[in-house]
Amino acid sequence: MSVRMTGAGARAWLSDTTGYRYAETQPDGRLWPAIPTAIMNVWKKVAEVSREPDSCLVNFYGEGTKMGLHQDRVEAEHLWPVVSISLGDEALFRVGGVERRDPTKSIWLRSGDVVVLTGTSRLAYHGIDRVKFRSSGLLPKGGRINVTLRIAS
Ligand code: MD6
Ligand code: FE
Repeated sequence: MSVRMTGAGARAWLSDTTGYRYAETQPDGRLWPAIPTAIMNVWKKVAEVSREPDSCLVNFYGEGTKMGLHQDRVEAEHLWPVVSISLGDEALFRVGGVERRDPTKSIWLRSGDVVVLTGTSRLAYHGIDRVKFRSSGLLPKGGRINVTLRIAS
């Protein structure tokens, strides 16, 4: 099973027949909604940079969903942090180094946890090995929402 996604902000990550890309409009032509103030406030508290994010991705993990080891490197510049907020069910987050073969560490992300990939960790490989379905009562039908904030361009 793969994640279901949506987004907010000036541009968001879209998957269509041309592949994956940042798009300034939704598939139906509308702009993405604004990034909610409460989410923006998390960035302001932890990102420690002068700019605000222009992209907010929202991933939903249902039962059995994983995300393979990847780098976040599609953004125009890699010096800006990526901030990620976990909501709902607990997830096993694996993070390694800038080479895929580098050793990794795993930590359980709980609802409300915030991960910042910045500095030497900005291009670290990372992924979600598994989600402990229904480990949190936040979402009535279970599952996990991950919100990531980026300066994409
Ligand atoms: C997730 N997170 O937590 C997947 N990317 O569901 C990411 O892919 C991620 O947590 C960049 C920075 C932090 C992250
Ligand atoms: Fe990522």
